[in-house]
Amino acid sequence: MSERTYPPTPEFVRGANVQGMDGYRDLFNLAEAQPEKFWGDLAEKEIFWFEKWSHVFEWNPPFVKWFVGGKTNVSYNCLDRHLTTSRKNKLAILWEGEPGDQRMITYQELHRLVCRFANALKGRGLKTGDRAVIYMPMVPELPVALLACARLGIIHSVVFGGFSAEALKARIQDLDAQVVITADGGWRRGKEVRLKPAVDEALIECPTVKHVIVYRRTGSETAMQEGRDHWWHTLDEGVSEVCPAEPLDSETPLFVLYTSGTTGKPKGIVHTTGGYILQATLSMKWVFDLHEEDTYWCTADIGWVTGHTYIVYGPLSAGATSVMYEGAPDFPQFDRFWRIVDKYKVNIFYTSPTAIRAFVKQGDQWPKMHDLSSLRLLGSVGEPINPAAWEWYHKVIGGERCPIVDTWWQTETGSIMIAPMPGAVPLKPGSGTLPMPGVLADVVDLSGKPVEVNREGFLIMRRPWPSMFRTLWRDPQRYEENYWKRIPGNYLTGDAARRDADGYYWILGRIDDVMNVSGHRLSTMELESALVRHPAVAEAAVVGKPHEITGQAVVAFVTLKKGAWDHDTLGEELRKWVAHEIGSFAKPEQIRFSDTLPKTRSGKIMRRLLREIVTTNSVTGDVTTLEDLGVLTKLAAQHDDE
Ligand code: 7RM
Repeated sequence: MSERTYPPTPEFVRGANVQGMDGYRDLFNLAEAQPEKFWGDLAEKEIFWFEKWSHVFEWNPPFVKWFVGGKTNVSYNCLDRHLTTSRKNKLAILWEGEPGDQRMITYQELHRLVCRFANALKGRGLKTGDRAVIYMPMVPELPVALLACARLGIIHSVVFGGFSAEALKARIQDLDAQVVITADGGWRRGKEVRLKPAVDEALIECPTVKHVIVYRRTGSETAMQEGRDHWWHTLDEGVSEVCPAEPLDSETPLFVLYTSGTTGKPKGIVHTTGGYILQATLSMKWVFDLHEEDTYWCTADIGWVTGHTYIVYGPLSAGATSVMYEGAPDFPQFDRFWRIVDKYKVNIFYTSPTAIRAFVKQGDQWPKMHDLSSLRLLGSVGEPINPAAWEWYHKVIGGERCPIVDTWWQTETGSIMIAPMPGAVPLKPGSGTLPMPGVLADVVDLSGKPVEVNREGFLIMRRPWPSMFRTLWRDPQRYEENYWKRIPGNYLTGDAARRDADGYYWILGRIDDVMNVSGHRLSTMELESALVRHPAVAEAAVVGKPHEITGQAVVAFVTLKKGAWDHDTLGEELRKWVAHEIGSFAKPEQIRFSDTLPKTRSGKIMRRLLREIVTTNSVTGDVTTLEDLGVLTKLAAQHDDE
């Protein structure tokens, strides 16, 4: 733990949306004492409602409703309401493609694009409650697709472009989606990443999909299936620019986003309308200290929750100007991000510890090539940031002038839960600091009792909050069991944490079999199920190994069925197999072949021991429940041969 603290500078405090610890405490205390008043007043002030709600929330643990009976529309809040203000010709999106092409889109223009596309969706017969799966590169039409769905109450589910056809198929099937919105491809490191062929492959077994809409990005040859597939530009031609936003009930599902859990099957996290847009909007002002004149950039992909809340919904609802970038940080060379910061004079920059560690490794010469003096606030998300990377970010990128907001949250929480308000809370490198107003976090033992200062425990939330997920798609039982049963009535985050003497939260990592590779959530079970689907594999056990850049790397222990297998070629084949089954970002770094896996007498694989082997190459932990001790020496010895 780093001992140094960084209080906000007087200049920063003076201009901040929330000023000083008193400013933070007043909000926090009011939210704690009078949640209905606190959230009710904010919802009225920050959000447009077609019809006001009858009560602020209804909590029937573990199910909650926010702004009950209220009618609103997320797309209206992100677009229409700005058009009668000085924001109408303000830039909403400053987009840069990887090849260097640019588009500058004002709020008015974005509204036009969204209305036209929403009318195109209507023209295909799509309506409130239908499901659209979106599989696109980082082009402006991706936010346009989300906002058009939101406008009509069509539930969208974005599948990250790095997922394979198999993973895409599973999501389309789980949702019984009616439409897939995609593109011919996108650009990544100078190469085309094809998307439409993966859609075609997935759709062989997806009878519910009646329409595929294809945006032309790369212009490469694309097969179109008559009657099913439509080019975006053809549907868009001559369509009306008038499409009123539907007044939707506050609890209308907005999107489903799949995320890894402890089993092999990803969970469909369901977010709804009113509560989600309220907290997305507020966190822009509280955590990113957004001001009217700021240029803001979140480097995430819209395929992950960070992109949903902090590229699309939060910034647009708050009326921000956002930079959006299509490609890789190292293309054509490692200064691309800093070139963009310099070119558009970015003020607020939000990225991941993985990216920061990669930049540290490449050296200071890349950021030094550019003027980064426009930056005034930096952010981090996805995994714990190690103090050394924090210090580098602060010094080399932030010029020792910019606060860093380390933001802890999850797909399930919808918006930032634990993070400093930068004009109020002194920073400690490596800590997310304090919970947001209205977030009643705690660190507890198995009986739900708070643990002592600096002791490790389970991170939980004691109260519902507006942007929390409402359920798992078509699986309320798993929702209840997974998150609410262990410590009854409280939300179990799945993270371990400790709280220091100042009440600051330090996140220690997952308590379940969920890994975090480059800030992407992956489950051991999901990877293991993928591996055993391969004809050569009898059994697989997957663990995370600490990795200098990505936080964790995937190591797979594999036992084979009888046969003459060539380990060298099979190892590579299995890595490719995982890329095929899940996506290339999930490829194991290592495949280790073994005759047996360490198991308990009841047959459970002891991943804890495998984790120790890959980390320290020895086992010192408790092995009394292990069936066959010889397994361990074999596994460790095998590594020495490598
Ligand atoms: C936003 C996002 C959630 C998991 C979460 C943590 C880890 C995220 C931080 C963090 C330490 C942070 N959603 N995590 N942010 N750990 N400090 N600032 O990442 O659903 O994909 O992942 O990520 O373990 O439970 S997510």
